[in-house]
Amino acid sequence: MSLLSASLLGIDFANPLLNASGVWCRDKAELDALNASAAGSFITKSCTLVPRAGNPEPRYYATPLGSINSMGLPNEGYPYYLDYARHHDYRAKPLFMSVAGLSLADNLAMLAAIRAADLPAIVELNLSCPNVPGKPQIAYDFAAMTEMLEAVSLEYARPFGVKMPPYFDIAHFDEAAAILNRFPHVTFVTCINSIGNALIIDPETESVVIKPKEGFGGIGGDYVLPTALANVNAFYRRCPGKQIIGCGGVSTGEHVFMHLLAGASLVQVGSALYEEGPAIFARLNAELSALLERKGYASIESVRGKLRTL
Ligand code: RRO
Repeated sequence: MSLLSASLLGIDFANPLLNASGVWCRDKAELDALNASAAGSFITKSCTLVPRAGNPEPRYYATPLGSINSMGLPNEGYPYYLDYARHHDYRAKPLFMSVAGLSLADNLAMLAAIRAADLPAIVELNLSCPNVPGKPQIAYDFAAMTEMLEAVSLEYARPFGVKMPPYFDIAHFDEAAAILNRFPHVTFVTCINSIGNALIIDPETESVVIKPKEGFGGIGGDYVLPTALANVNAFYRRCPGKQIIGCGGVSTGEHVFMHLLAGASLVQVGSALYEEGPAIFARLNAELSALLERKGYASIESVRGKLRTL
């Protein structure tokens, strides 16, 4: 047990940090760099049944306040990531696999194969990809989300997590959480994916900054931290039987600390990892350690969910 030790689904992690799926995790070279980094664990790019090139470039753009992307689910196809997971040394660090089928049938096919491989890899089912033209986000359609979780719970029948989009209304927090609570195999909830379908405009060129979808894309970074914290805390309060992974707006140890206070057990890093590279994990761990020591906390467990209200 060290100061930064973390735990999810009864698995021990050296620290709470990992990448947000989609960032630095598309191929073996990137995944190996995460494995070699100071991250406590890491996750593969959301995968589909067959490889995808994704949307036309430019499809990612950073500003001083964060990023916008419309990658369009570029990935090597699920067998590539399953092969990576087969060869991973789980004693070194835990590995998550993100799954984002384009249909319920695709998700069931991929999850059947992952289950058959019987690996320690932890599945995060992405219900919130905002960037595939013509495909609405599952988690914004509660009937579709329920149908997906019913079928996946039957087919996979092992503990898994869900990657959720941000919600912006208390009624939606209530309804989404009530649905998740009906599914005991859903053992963790990752909040949040990027805030979908935002628009960044360059006033100099009078233009959008990414090519797909007339410039519309998901935003991350500083733009989204308060929305991410609200979603982490909303699901932490409503899903007492599940663990929460925080994601959104993390570029300092203090941001990690805020996610822990809101209720996160682990914390993912997206835009800031894209900009700074895997060395960011050593910096964030050092900043978080210094903050915990300054405040007299002996573990991250003693911080989790300790957010005070007025
Ligand atoms: O690949 C993407 O465009 C993408 C995905 Br699947 C996602 O879940 N979230 C995001 O911001 N981009």
